[in-house]
Amino acid sequence: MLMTLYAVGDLQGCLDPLKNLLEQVDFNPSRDTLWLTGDLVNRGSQSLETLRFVHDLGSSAVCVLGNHDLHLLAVAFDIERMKKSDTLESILAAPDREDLIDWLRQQELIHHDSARDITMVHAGIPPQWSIPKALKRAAEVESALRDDASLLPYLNGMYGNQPVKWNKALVGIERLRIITNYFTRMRFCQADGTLDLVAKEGIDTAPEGFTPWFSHPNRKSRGHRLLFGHWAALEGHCDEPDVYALDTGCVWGNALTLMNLDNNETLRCDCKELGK
Ligand SMILES: [Mn+2]
Repeated sequence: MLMTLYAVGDLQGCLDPLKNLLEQVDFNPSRDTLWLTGDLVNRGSQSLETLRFVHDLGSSAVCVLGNHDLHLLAVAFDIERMKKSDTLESILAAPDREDLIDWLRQQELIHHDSARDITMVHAGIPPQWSIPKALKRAAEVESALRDDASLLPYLNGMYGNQPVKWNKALVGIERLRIITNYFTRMRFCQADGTLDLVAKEGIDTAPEGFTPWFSHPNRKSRGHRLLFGHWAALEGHCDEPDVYALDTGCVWGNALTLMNLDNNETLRCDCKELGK
């Protein structure tokens, strides 16, 4: 039995399209592995079912955290109030809520497979960080999430658009906030990693002096395969060699994309057809 490695874009509480794609490829959790680009929950109607499904895949699933997953943690720990557009109530009221939330706290901000040389993040890796540097920085936030003493101060301070740029002299929550914003919210930045967190549409909407994080010629992660989600307006288009945009806007009625990482083939499930 040969194991196949797949990756899927942002689910945002859309479980039916995922099940549809996994059936099409005959996904077998005791043989195959599924990577997920994060934002498992929110906006869609099946947030609880989606979170449970991925949790129950156990070691067959590898997930990185997205901004919506972090938002769920902040709401679950009473740091942030739910917004009108949030669809997280079912999770908060679930009998297995504690298990699911604990599991979410253990997930990574970046996942790197050194044997295959593939790295996955939710939003991106800033141009000035190599992959080893990115892994080190992500680990700072990952340990803040896992440690009971640092969790609440972290969730309380993670929101905000400042500082706009990494500086190794940053300490405390400002340091964790810029790391979080790079991995979970970034779209456009400058060559030195200065962020713009306002523009959210396609590449043609770049503010002056900014380009998509992946297109900077000096990007230190260049030459390595990267997977990311988060940026639905790209509609899966990324011209950068070895960089794959997997969020194709499932929750917005577009499509969910599943990629076979052994042969780079992609499969799309039209979410309109499923009534999503
Ligand atoms: Mn996102």
